[in-house]
Amino acid sequence: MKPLAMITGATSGIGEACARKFAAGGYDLIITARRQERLEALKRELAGLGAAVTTLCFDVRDLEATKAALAGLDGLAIDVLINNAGLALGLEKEYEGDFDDWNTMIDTNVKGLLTVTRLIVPGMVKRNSGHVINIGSVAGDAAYAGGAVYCATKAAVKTITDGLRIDLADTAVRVTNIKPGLVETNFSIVRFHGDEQRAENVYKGIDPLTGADIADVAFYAASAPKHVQIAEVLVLATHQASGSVIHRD
Ligand code: NDP
Ligand code: 8X3
Repeated sequence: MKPLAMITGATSGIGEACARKFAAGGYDLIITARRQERLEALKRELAGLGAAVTTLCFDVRDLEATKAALAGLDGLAIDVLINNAGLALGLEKEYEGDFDDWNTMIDTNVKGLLTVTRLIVPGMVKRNSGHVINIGSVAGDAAYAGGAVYCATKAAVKTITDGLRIDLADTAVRVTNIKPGLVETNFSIVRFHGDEQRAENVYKGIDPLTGADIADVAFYAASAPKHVQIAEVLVLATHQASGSVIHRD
């Protein structure tokens, strides 16, 4: 039987690239997000790679919807969970930030990730087998201008990941935090509420990472020998040195 990976936020960017990488690497998949038609399109594409794909359409901020969607997975042994669904909204100074933006980031990046983890990991513990890969960020290492709340959510992902690893140390379940720097996806378009020009400027003068670069790291972590736990990986573009130090041509 093929191994099974579940990827949240698979309709775009890093999650979509992970779906392609894991399907090509011999996994069957459960792909989730809020946009059903994109999930279905990806499912059709991945079928071409021989992957059996289940799509689940739900908002990770909605506890009851998430519970209901995942309840349908009864009996499916998930080998790898990639908690990827997430976003940044806005780049205002902390004292001028938008309350709705803050709530959406915290509810998605922190509470949504926790909800999915809480619902999937007990099955892994029961089987004494599995791997949770959380998509954190370099933003979780230190705050940058205008990024306080987003950075705080990714700092929370680091702490939540570390805590889970501690709580699973007596099991064979592995836990990884991947912390990307600048990755060119829909991330900045979402952050700037659809302002494509402003989003494009984020990646000007630097050769940014791609979703596929991060998928390679996730697949490497999942493919490591069972006694090897890739606990944390910081992945930066060559001309990025930290969340706020970026050299541009
Ligand atoms: P994208 O905007 O391209 O993809 C985000 C994905 O998350 C989409 O598939 C979206 O699907 C899903 N998503 C967002 N909100 C929800 C929700 N409430 N419920 C379910 N799914 C949701 O961005 P990226 O691929 O760049 O981002 C993926 C992750 O990587 C995020 O956690 C982000 O913080 C992190 N990251 C990104 C970096 C970057 O520079 N791009 C760097 C470091 C980390 P849909 O809209 O269909 O629900
Ligand atoms: C996304 C990377 O530096 O734009 O987490 O915050 S950054």
